[in-house]
Amino acid sequence: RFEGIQTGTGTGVFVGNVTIGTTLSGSTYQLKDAARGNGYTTNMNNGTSGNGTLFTKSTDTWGNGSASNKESAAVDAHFGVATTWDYFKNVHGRNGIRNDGVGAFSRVHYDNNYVNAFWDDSCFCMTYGDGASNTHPLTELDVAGHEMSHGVTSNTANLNYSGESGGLNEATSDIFGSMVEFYANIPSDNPDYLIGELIDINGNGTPLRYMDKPSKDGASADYWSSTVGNKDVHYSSGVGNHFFYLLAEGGGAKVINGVSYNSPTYNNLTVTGIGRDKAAKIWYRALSTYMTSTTNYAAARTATEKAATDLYGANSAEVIAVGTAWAGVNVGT
Ligand code: ASN
Ligand code: ZN
Ligand code: CA
Repeated sequence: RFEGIQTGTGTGVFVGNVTIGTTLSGSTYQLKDAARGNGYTTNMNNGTSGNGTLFTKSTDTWGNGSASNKESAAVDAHFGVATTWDYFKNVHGRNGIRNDGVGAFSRVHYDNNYVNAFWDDSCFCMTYGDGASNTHPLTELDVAGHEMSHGVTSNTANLNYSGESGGLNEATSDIFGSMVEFYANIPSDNPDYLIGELIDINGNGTPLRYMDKPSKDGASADYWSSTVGNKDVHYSSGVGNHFFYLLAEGGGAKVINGVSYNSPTYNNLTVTGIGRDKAAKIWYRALSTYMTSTTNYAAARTATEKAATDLYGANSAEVIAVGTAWAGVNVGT
């Protein structure tokens, strides 16, 4: 064996058995992904300050799938960052969050009974709590993709985190978090348009959010209205999430990978999907080329129509589908 880039094996709480990128330093393996910008994962050990301790060990086999093993959530987080890195690189040609080849790091086991995960621009890092009773870590793949995508948004459109632009910021993270889940396509985390369906954040088995019909969470908006920007950004995001679902999959009842959806449309408009790959290309180009910090839903429609025009041509079926999907969530007609 040689120092430097290694491929280890891990068993996460949610990802199951996976290979992960590690580093060998002397005779010690580190949870540091030398092949992806040296993104690494640290143990906060239930503390809240500092950047934690890098996970290291004498063998390159990590975690056992149980949340009580401190390495298991670390495997999830580490795999989530690697998969999000691969997704942005291979699908969108983006080399890391800042497009500079530098990996972000993840802090797991933050605080006690902490039921959240977050991205922080100032540390260029993600942080995960262990959830209720410290036994339900928030380290699911779509959550990792969601948090890391906040970093991508900060380094592109930089959508202000309030009002309609804040809803678009949150929707961007739900959209790419879900696309990362589809990209990984692993058996233990069936890809879907639900956010956080494995972490049991509500304690009753329901997901955190639903992209096909956002109001199923009891608070998110299905359609644009003039007051939608007054909602919490995690609820005004519903308009953007619902648009994306409709653009990708179309309205009405549908079963995708064994999951049933029933997506309503404004005024019962008929919306036909163009597929998630094209929809994601359009959203990424809009985010990275046309959206700005103050983009609202009306401007997001213009941005995505321009992006679709660049990618698929003026008056293409894709451009028309973008307009129809926005009309389906009451953004323009
Ligand atoms: N998990 C939340 C998010 O990514 C944390 C927050 O509200 N800032 O949006
Ligand atoms: Zn978020
Ligand atoms: Ca999901």
